[in-house]
Amino acid sequence: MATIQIEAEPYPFELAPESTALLIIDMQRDFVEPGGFGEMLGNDVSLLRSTIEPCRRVLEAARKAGLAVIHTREGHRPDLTDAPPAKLKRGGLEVGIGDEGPMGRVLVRGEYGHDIISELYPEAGEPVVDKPGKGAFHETDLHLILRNRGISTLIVCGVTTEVCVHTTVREANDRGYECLVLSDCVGSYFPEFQRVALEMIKAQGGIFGWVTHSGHALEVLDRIRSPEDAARGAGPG
Ligand code: C5J
Repeated sequence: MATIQIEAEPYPFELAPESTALLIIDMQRDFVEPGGFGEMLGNDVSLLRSTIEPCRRVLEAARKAGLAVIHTREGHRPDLTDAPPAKLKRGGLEVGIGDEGPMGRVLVRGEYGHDIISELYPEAGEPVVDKPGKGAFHETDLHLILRNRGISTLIVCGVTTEVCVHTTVREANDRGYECLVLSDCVGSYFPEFQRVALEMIKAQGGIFGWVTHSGHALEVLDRIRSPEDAARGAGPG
């Protein structure tokens, strides 16, 4: 497999397009949209919304390059039987998981707020992994999907950096995946957590993975020909 390099920290990230997936974590209305659950909890969603445009550009480039694209959503069955009681109780919220919120029942599958924002909406053929926890590998078939597609490398976008992105990258790292996190495509409600969470990933020689700006990833993705383009002898883009 021919590999290519993306400028990254702590050192350049190597990938082979055939074994690389773009993983977009929890870009759901309830976390990202004004008037959703995140905002209802007092968070400034503009800090998360700044990730939408860079995520959209990376998603478009990944699709053109023929990379596997996988989306995740955090949420639960309508009867909440897959929600740990501890998670339901946590925070003692007046309106919490399963309750009627501004965009339907909070973090319940099938509700408007639970779904992915229109800017990044999955296309046919892009798996959507519904996860009951913070990590995308916990009690899901993500590992199976990735193994079946021969994926060993993940480019990671989504929210929130220090919660679902971090948990997923740690889980992926322990399962042997190489993860590149795009700093402007992941967002936190807390600027300090954003900064430190990114530092933690790339510390100690890349203890959980690599970090780079989407610009560096786009420079490389834009040069990859999709398998369909390559078969037709067409150039990228
Ligand atoms: C949180 C997430 N923050 N997607 N979920 O509860 O990070």
